[in-house]
Amino acid sequence: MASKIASRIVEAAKAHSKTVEKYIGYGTAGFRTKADLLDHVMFRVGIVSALRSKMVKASIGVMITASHNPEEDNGVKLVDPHGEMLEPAWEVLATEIANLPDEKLSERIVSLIETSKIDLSTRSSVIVGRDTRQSSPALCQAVIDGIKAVEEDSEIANFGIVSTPILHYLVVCTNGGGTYGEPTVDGYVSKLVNAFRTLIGDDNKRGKYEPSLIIDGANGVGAVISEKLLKGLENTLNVNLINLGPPGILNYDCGADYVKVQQREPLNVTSNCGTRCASLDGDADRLIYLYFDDAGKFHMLDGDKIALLLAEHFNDLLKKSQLNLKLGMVQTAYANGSSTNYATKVLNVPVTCTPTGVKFLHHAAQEFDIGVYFEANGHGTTVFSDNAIKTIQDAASTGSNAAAKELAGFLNVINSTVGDAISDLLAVEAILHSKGWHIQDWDEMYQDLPNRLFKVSVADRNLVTTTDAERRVVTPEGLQERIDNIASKFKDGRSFVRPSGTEDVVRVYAEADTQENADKLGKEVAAAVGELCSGNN
Ligand code: 16G
Ligand code: ZN
Repeated sequence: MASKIASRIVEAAKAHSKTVEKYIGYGTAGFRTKADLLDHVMFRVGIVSALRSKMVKASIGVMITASHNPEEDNGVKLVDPHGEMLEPAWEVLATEIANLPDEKLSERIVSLIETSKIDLSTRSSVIVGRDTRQSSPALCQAVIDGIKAVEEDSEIANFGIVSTPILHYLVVCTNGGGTYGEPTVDGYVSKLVNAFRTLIGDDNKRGKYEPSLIIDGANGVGAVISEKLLKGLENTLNVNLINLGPPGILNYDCGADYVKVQQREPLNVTSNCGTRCASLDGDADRLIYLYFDDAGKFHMLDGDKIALLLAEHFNDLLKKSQLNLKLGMVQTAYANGSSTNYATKVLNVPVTCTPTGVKFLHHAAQEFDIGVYFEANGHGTTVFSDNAIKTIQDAASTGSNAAAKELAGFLNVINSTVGDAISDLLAVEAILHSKGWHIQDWDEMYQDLPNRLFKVSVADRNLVTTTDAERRVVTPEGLQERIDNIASKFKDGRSFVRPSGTEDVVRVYAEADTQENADKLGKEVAAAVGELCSGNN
């Protein structure tokens, strides 16, 4: 049987031959590069996904997207059966297979089948989705060709245009036999709509909360999904959906990454817009809020602010409902120092710090009954342990425990499978409504310390290695000492550096009491990185 696969692969590979020299690796967010370099990678990812599905005897997800990157890029990532990121050993394998010359491909696949003892009689099942990029349909076809090369009769559920978090949801629902929800886009939409409507109840205004907002769809899939969802939320949320797609350019001067990095409003939002705005990224797994105050000053509420809003509210509800569940938060070194401070000192909620990348945060959050995890860039969600789900549902069903009922509503509105901008948005809106808050009340929970990000191009970014969740440098020797010395000159100074997982640069983060100091601190550290990574040391 393996030899049959080998000949089918040789045949099918002719249409997806590797004509590109560039080495392409499976990074933090899967394979990602210019779209026109990816045809052979997609075909091979199709092969890998079919084999992985046979091996784990479950459905595997494949998402074609380059998230917040520009339109000319694209990428792909695999989703394991419980909705988690692909197992690390298979990331290595996927990289190896993606970079083999054509003539070595079928031979390697046969040896993989043998060494991993993959049972070929198990039918492979792959769930495929893509974002709105022009290059995505053809790349999606290449994935499907790869899946079929392994097994003509593979079960392929091609959902077309979906957000990354919907793809994760579909994988979890399919493998869970529907206990998490119905494995369709309509199932996802109605789960969220019903949960949100239940949380808001009959009166969508409360205190200073007004149900009007702008959603910036980043000209991507978030706009498509929001449109579907908002039909079901008429009379509950009053949304002005902007940056809906072509002729608007994907992620161009809009979207969550643009707002976070540029620290400014997206295209088509003005300082007199009179309401809050929520920016999604190109595949709708990141969320950043912003607004202008009465004086016309811009304010941004990033992943840290969202995390603290969720953690504070859930903490409150746990106290009110008298449920004994352990709430915790997970952040990365990029989390603003003030947010960590607020969590640990004011809320008394434990905070775990992990390296950058969703898989680390998600995993660490599962250590708590209720684990709220967010990256400052707006990616995050809340995970609930089986014990938490049962405890909350039991208490909610007694009828008299209003706080437990509200928590049960959040169980359904939150997409726990992965960070989901649209589900997070509904959770934020439900909390602001519950508290009767204006966005300014939320913003004033704590004041962010001024901060700045820099990139340094060096000969080899992997010269920089780190420890302690990326907070301290191990190599090059002497760099950490330099960073310590520089940071100590600034009040509230904190800085760290790490090699990027998605770009060929070393990233520098700096935070201090004033913007000027944060900028200075970052510049000095960037100079030290440049010097010690110049290759002369
Ligand atoms: C990827 C990660 C994201 C992380 C970012 C960092 C996933 C699904 N995505 O987009 O969590 O923040 O990489 O990029 O893990 P960097 O290494 O270039 O700074
Ligand atoms: Zn994204």
